[in-house]
Amino acid sequence: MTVQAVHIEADQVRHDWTVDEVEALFARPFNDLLFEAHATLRRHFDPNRVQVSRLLSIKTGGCSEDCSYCPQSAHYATGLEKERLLAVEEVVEAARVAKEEGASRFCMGAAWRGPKGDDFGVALAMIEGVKSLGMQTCASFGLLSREQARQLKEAGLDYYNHNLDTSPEHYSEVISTRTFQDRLDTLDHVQEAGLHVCSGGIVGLGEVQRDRAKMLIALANLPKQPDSVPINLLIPIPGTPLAETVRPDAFDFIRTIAVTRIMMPKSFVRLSAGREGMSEEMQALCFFAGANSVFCGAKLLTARNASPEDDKSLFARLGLQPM
Ligand code: SAM
Ligand code: DTB
Ligand code: SF4
Repeated sequence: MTVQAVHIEADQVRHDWTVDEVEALFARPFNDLLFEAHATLRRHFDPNRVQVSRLLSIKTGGCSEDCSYCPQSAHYATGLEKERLLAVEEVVEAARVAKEEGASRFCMGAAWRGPKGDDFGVALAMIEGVKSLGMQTCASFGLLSREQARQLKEAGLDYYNHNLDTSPEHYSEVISTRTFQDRLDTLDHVQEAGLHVCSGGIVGLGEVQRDRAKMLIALANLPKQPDSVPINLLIPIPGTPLAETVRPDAFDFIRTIAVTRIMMPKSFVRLSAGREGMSEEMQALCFFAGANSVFCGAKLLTARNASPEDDKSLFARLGLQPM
């Protein structure tokens, strides 16, 4: 059977993707790839509806980890001020405003290797507070033990975000303070606790296309595919080791979205960090290629996002509606 026939036939979710197959997808003519990705999107989703999440950094900067893309790592001089953990009331108020502005999910991120001590108790109270507003809750707190995942579930958490970021092979070029296997273990704990998994990666870390293929294989071949797959375009941060990395070609980024859609047909694919630097036309192609989720709001965790005014105009002109 040809690669094409494998996909067009039926859309069962596959967990046996091979590198050759995925590289063949990347190598297809752009129009063929986008056509198939878009058809896949339409089989599972309303192509004109986009899931909208709002991010908030509940604990900013001073992180012990050395992720070489990150403005919040204490290893690099990025000029970011380290801040205290926010108070529960501040977070719940921010979520209330986000809901009013149209977000259905509120994602709390923390510059931690993983949660510990009293801070974890405060974070659990934040989740309870946001959940009581009737919003979906998401957290991105780093590595989790089995028990921590269970406690998050009990507090009312819906989604846990933990990215694989890149391929197993490229990983050690990017981060040395925790391993690819640590990340897989956290995803396992999250899944076992009955939380929805949000896991994706970053394009633009100096990886080659084969790394992108391998990262997507690591995600798609998980025992259960992530419910949500954020594809971030590196926001180059002055002071980090990746500040001067060459920006990937726009078409390569769009191809990555399309391949993600084909490999994970039933997952939400989120056009995540990096939208601020993208043209409207590039974003429109990403939506056509299968992205159906975004972060809204002027800020991501610490970096700028596409402005709410620009998003409103883009959604209106493309006939997209938030879900
Ligand atoms: N500290 C936790 C962790 O790393 O698991 C959670 C927060 S961390 C900032 C969440 C994710 O943000 C990272 O895994 C990475 O994928 C993304 N990220 C961080 N800095 C970025 C940048 N400059 N450009 C694009 N994505 C970035
Ligand atoms: C994800 O994949 N992207 C978000 C979220 N998960 C936590 C974070 C993007 C961070 C961009 C850099 C910043 O704002 O500091
Ligand atoms: Fe810390 Fe997360 Fe940034 Fe890595 S990505 S330095 S763990 S905040």
